[in-house]
Amino acid sequence: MKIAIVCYPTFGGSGVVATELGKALSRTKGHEVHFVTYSHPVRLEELSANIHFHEVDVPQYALFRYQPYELALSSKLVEVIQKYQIELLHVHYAIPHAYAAYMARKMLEDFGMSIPIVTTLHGTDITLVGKSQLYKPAVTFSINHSDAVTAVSNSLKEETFQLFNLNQTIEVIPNFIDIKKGLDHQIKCDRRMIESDVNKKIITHISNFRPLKRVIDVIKIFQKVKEQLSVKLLMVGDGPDRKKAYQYCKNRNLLNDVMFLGQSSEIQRILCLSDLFLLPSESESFGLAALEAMLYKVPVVSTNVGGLPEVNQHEFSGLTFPVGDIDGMAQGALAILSNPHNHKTYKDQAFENAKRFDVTHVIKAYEKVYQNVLMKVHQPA
Ligand code: GMT
Repeated sequence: MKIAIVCYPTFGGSGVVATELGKALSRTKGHEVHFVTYSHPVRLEELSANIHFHEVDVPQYALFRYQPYELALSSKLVEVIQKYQIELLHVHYAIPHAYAAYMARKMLEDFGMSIPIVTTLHGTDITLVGKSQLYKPAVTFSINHSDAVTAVSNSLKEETFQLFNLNQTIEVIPNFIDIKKGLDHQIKCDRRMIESDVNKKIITHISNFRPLKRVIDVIKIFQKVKEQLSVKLLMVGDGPDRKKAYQYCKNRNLLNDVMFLGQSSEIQRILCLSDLFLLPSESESFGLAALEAMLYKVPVVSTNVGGLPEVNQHEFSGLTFPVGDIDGMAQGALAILSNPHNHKTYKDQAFENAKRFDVTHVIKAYEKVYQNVLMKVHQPA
């Protein structure tokens, strides 16, 4: 199958999922995958005969206060779909991708082509940005006019139906990991790179440091754990609240034990040496970072909002608490970390839980969706 994938190329979860999906579709199933976005996706290290990248260029033009990315994207899609005879368009994150996909499909109709659109909803495209009245009519329209819609969790599916007036079905296909990566003993997992004291426990947080990630809660939880246990905190990623978090640590003399690592392409090497993962978000449709932690046997202490309980099984892969329950999350972290037997059990269970989300199941589910829409679009009227 020839598939075009539209996504954000940055470190965000939706871009990671889209890129890993495209790679797996091409590597394991021989599909030809074309990524169409504004820069090279961060996780797309392998270009091969079956994987292509097409850059959407939006030149600055003085007349425009806002550069029209959707227009450039839909025009690029028309060009790529015609040139490479693409059979299906899979867009990740509704805004503005599903809208640009619809425009591309309409333009292609003039050339006698029908291109089916699969839209995958990821989270804030619905729960934060999408529900705003500024975008709601366009998001509703693009979801209703997609040929198939998927959501990454049951919670996101339910929320989408609550927030939008839809005449559409939504299939849940969860995010995924490649379980083989967790079994790869070749990863250079050097704890001393981060900490020379072997008894010090390493707690990790990875996110885009947006307000909804509550990064100050991460530090407060860490402070409480540190009162009773020797611990270090790794803050990985970048975003609007990073400076605030750094300043918070600096003002409290915490910087000896809190490391800000910025955006990293070495997530594997960071997670494999971590003892616990913290994700105290106030909203999370899935929590891909938590699932990636479990792949490397890292138990997760998180909130219980949105899709997180579907990913982090309470008292199995980790523990879940209400948003803002800093004391509860600190006590939970201590309960896991201070007892070696407990810690080992949680580590093993975290990995066991990750197996449910192996890429092999997910690829099959997406292929089924693709086959269904192709049949639907090409069947005689
Ligand atoms: O909102 C973000 O944090 C970014 C967004 C994205 O586009 O990367 O993340 C959303 O999609 C991820 C991949 O499906 C999910 O794992 C995240 O839970 C989701 N974020 C939120 O719902 C806040």
